[in-house]
Amino acid sequence: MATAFLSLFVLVSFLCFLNFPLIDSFKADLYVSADNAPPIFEPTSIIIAFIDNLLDFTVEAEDPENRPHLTYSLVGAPPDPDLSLSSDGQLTWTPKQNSTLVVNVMAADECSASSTQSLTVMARDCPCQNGGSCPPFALDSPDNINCTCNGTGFTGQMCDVDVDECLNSPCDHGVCNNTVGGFHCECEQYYTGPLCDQETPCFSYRCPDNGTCADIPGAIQCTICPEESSGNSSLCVVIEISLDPCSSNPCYHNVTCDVLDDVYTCGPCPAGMTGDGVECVKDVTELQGSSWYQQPVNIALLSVGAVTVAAALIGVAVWRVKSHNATRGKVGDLPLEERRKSHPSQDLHVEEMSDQDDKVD
Ligand SMILES: [Ca+2]
Ligand SMILES: [Ca+2]
Repeated sequence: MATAFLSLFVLVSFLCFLNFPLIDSFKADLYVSADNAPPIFEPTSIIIAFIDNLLDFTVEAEDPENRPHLTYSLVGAPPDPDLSLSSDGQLTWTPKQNSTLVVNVMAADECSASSTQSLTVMARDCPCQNGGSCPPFALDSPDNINCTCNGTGFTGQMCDVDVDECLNSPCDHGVCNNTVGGFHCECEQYYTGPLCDQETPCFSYRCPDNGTCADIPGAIQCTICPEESSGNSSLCVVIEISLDPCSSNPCYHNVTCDVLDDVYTCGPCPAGMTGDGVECVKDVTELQGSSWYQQPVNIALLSVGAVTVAAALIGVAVWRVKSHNATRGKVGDLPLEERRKSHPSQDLHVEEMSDQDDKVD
């Protein structure tokens, strides 16, 4: 009796392993009799999905017999047209409004032993603040999450705490002021840019007669005061010097800059790039492969050539083997005694040739 049961168990395991559709019901019948238990779902609390965010939740069950290939499916029609469940248990949904769904999920092992579980999925607003983003799901409560705050200027569980960027001293030549959601650099004289890391034209320009330099848009202003002016600004002379429009290097790296009617124009982009000369990007056709061996037509021709050469080499090899065998047939078909009689002087030579051929083979 024990042997019969063992044999049945082995047979059923083999059939289940095959997972052949035509014998599914047969497998189920057999395995029920062999005590196959259905999968057991992991306990799951309420699943929170966030409105306009993709819910991505993995439904998990375990089989008491540790069968590794469990299949998941929805029982009946999906409760929302946008909700779906893959056969490996990925539950996805992008809710559009506050709502609560009950999702009936079935898990089955290879032998069709199955169980079902009702999951409650609630759609709620994403509680993350200041542009932070929500995770693919939360459990129990919408607040039971850590928001992703990258690039928002905020931190904390809900991205509700301002980051003090000044702690990292971001201003190269200036004083940092922390603001809510950002920071501001007050630059030293003759430095500019968000991080005060760029020199203004006055940084390197020396006004005549020790005049003081001031940066103004498109030009610099020199205020030259005679030594005896002693603070009397009416004696000072202010001159304005237009800047070379190309002095700020407005064109792409290594692209020529020309001035026409006080306006700069950039030359063509470097070879292999396209753009207006200010911005240049890699040419798409270059990226797709402009070399002759990368073109589809040439690839096809190369492939045909390679096949032809390979076929020719195989043909030569077959011809050599055949001609070699024919030679061996002529000499080796004679019995040894006959060969000794008919060619006593060549006997030894023939044997040596034959041996050498064998070695070559
Ligand atoms: Ca099972
Ligand atoms: Ca800040």
